[in-house]
Amino acid sequence: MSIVSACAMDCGDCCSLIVDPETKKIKGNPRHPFTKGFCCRKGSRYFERLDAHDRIVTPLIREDGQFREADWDEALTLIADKLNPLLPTPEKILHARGHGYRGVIGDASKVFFKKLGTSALYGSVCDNTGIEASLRDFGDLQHNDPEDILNASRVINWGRDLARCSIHQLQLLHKARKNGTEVLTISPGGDDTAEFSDVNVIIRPGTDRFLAAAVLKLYLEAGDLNPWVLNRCANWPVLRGIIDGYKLSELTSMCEVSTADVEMIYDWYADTGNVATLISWGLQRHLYGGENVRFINALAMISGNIGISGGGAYYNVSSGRNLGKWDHLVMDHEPERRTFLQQDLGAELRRADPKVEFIWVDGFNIVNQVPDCLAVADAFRKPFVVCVEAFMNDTALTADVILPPALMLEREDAFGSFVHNYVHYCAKVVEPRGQCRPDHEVLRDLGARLDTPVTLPDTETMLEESLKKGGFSLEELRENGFVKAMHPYVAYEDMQFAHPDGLYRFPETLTPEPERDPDYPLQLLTLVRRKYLHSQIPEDDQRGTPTVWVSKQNPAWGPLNPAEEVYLVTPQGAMQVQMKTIDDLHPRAVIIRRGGWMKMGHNANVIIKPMNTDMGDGTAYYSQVCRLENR
Ligand SMILES: Nc1nc2c(c(=O)[nH]1)N[C@H]1C(S)=C(S)[C@@H](COP(=O)(O)OP(=O)(O)OC[C@H]3O[C@@H](n4cnc5c(=O)[nH]c(N)nc54)[C@H](O)[C@@H]3O)O[C@H]1N2
Ligand SMILES: Nc1nc2c(c(=O)[nH]1)N[C@H]1C(S)=C(S)[C@@H](COP(=O)(O)OP(=O)(O)OC[C@H]3O[C@@H](n4cnc5c(=O)[nH]c(N)nc54)[C@H](O)[C@@H]3O)O[C@H]1N2
Ligand SMILES: [Mo]
Repeated sequence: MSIVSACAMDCGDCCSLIVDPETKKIKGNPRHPFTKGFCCRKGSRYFERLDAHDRIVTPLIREDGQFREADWDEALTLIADKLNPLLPTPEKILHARGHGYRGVIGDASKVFFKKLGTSALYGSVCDNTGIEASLRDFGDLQHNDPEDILNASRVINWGRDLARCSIHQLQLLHKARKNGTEVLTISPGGDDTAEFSDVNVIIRPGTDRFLAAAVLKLYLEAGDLNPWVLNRCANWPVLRGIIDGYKLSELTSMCEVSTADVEMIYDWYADTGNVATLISWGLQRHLYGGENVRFINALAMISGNIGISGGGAYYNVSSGRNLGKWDHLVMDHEPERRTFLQQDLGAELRRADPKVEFIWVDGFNIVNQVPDCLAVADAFRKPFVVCVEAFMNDTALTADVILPPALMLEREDAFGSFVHNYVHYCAKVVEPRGQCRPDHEVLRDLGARLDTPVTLPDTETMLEESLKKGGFSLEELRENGFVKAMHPYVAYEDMQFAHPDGLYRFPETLTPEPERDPDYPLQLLTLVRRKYLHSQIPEDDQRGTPTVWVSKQNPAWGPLNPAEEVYLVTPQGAMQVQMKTIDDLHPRAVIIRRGGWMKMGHNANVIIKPMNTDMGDGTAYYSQVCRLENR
């Protein structure tokens, strides 16, 4: 018998799944308008993860440096003994929650530790730079319905490698192309965007704002500005002044795109027909990622493509926008909390006063996924660390106690997508393996053992309370597996923006890239893998030396002998790699696929320096400079 469930992994496609618990077959739900009957291999092979031979299925306690098995009672008693003396000074407790699992029941750990008033993380390792940029422009976070891309005459894709990060948006693009839509992709290259693009333009990583500004300059020179659009903007003269202050050749040299290509992109935007703009998450993982997004939005706006069908600028929407919170059932006020910047957690914990003495990590391979992760591993040595984790990854290895969670399909939840408008019910399909238990159940058990007990509502109440916001019935959601939330098909159709005056805002600065460092002339891009989500990679697939890809035009390619040991070197350190070439990659870019583990020698975050982006406390992973050398 097949059961409708949903994929809880951190991906905007957020598929509705049909799962057969007996045959362990998983496929995309054919009844779901966005999933359309197919899903990626991460979803369809999820039983490989549930049944993995190296999955942790009993609580583990560290003793004399080794992990030994324990039962829940022993593990939770030990944890409560450590936690209880710290409850009067909750800032000495840190809760670190990542992107590993989603859902309104999944929020239990956030509410639990907020109730205790513990320290928490701020900052973003994911999409917040682009979100903040979009909020500054539009006033809120909306885009056209994803299906509206079918109405575009042309799509300008700023960097999305859809074959990897979103196969359902890719399928929509394929369909649009069959109907005559043309696609132009701008990226540093070395990706698979050529398979769905009519034209590819290679850009120097991190510099999209200059390319967008160059195209805007051509609009100015052509005198081709729509007065109605300008009327809906608060600060056009400021942006105009910035663009007037640059020569076209200055802008093109900063993004390393030829004038002919800038003219072509101008034509793509300016010709008759509607143009949809896609904005990748990749281009905001740079020092000026926020400005990059804002200048691209500005171009979509000035070209008259905001507020129309077949146009629009797609960054993302909030996956939580259709679901309410249930925190108020547990607490009546927001406590003051000490916070630490997650992407610089090693240094933050070193500086912390008072010291953190207890850390609870769930759904976060934080010792792997944040920059300078060796510093995080170091900082985790002293405090008592509890890690709710299914695999012996870099974070689990630092723990004093590891608690095994029930994973997706072993427990129920509900969540939305950051790309489409459906809310999904993720049904429990199989029993949790071994002694694994859902995170909320573990917290319930722990909450009862605390000197000041924490009581969580039952899961039925969590779900019902959250669904109230969208007016959905839990019964219908369970029955159908998904419900659609209603949002305008075209965002900002009336050109009313969410700022108090209803007007759009342009960026008011255009910041130069830092000078290239002659000792580290290359730029390291740690991009997603097709087969896996972030660090959720089986150890068997991380054997040997990790690969980096460079262009044959890369200045390192000629002088280096790839047959000898090659090292990827940054001011933070070095790691051994094997070097391969790939066509059409920017000559100064080095690609490594992200998420590899430190313990396997595959983790580039060891040599990435913590750097903030210009907005939204995001992480500028891709501004990491590097070089390659034989040793
Ligand atoms: N298979 C798979 N899918 C995933 C994930 C995964 O781990 N694996 N993770 C999910 C999550 S949480 C997220 S946030 C998304 C991430 O999805 P993406 O942000 O799409 O992933 P990235 O690989 O970081 O970057 C995408 C592309 O941005 C381009 N890029 C980088 N810098 C620049 C630039 O300066 N300018 C331009 N124009 N392009 C640039 C790169 O060439 C890269 O191909 O994917 C989600 N989907
Ligand atoms: N160098 C570099 N690093 C990056 C990025 C980059 O561009 N470059 N981008 C980053 C991005 S976009 C993101 S979103 C982050 C992602 O970073 P993380 O949030 O750490 O994501 P994962 O690596 O998927 O790790 C999630 C963990 O949650 C566990 N998990 C799964 N389900 C459950 C559950 O139900 N309960 C519990 N307790 N645990 C569960 C999984 O086993 C997994 O180990 O990484 C960032 N790291
Ligand atoms: Mo992400």
